[in-house]
Amino acid sequence: MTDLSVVIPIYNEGANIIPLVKSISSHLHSIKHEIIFVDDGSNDGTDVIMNKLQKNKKNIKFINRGAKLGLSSAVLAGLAHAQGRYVCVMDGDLQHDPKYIPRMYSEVRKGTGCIVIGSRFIKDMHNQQRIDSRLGTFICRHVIGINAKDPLSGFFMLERRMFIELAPRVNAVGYKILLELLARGKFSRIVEVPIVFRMRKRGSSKLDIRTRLEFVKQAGGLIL
Ligand SMILES: Nc1nc2c(ncn2[C@@H]2O[C@H](COP(=O)(O)OP(=O)(O)O)[C@@H](O)[C@H]2O)c(=O)[nH]1
Ligand SMILES: [Mg+2]
Repeated sequence: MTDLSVVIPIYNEGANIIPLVKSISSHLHSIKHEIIFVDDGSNDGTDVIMNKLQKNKKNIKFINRGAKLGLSSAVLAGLAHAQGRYVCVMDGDLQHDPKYIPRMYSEVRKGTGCIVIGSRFIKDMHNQQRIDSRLGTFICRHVIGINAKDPLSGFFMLERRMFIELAPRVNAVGYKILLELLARGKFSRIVEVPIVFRMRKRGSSKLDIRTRLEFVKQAGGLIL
């Protein structure tokens, strides 16, 4: 039985995949885990890297959807292939450090109905906030009424059973799936583990004007 499924949406993250897998493996050596990469037709040789990697590591799954269908739906596609009791979602660009996963895992196991967030905005963490991210977080907290400091984080963990239950009600078009889960789910505990959100060293951000507009639409849908 797999304890934890780590679902990682990727798009042109070829240079980040091997260091990320190495880091996850070293930090999760005592947790029975699988890693599920969900690619949207990257054109940077990601498929070649993944095929090689899968030959050596049996706990890696690779789903290639062939076309850029978006981040939230990529996460849901990964969830559909997950077998772990718990699911962790994280970015594939090394901005989320796998060293936080064991702490998140120990929190999520403390009781049922819990969601754990790798949170950038806990006091004293000194993460720089982009202005759009600051504004988005403000809207989530004060307009939609979400009771979490970082509802737009892409790093979180919950029971797979709960995630599957919520999945049909989640807006798969959006960029920020955690916000949907927090808005629609009834969690008995929301735990925020402070993280340092690292700078991206390789590859580039995919957050463009279209995804920003999608967020406005998504947030609007949650207010109404
Ligand atoms: N499969 C898939 N992954 C995506 C898509 N857009 C972004 N990603 C991945 O989602 C993660 C976060 O995206 P990123 O562009 O770094 O967002 P930022 O950190 O907010 O700038 C990275 O691993 C990206 O490669 C997409 O449309 N499909
Ligand atoms: Mg990033």
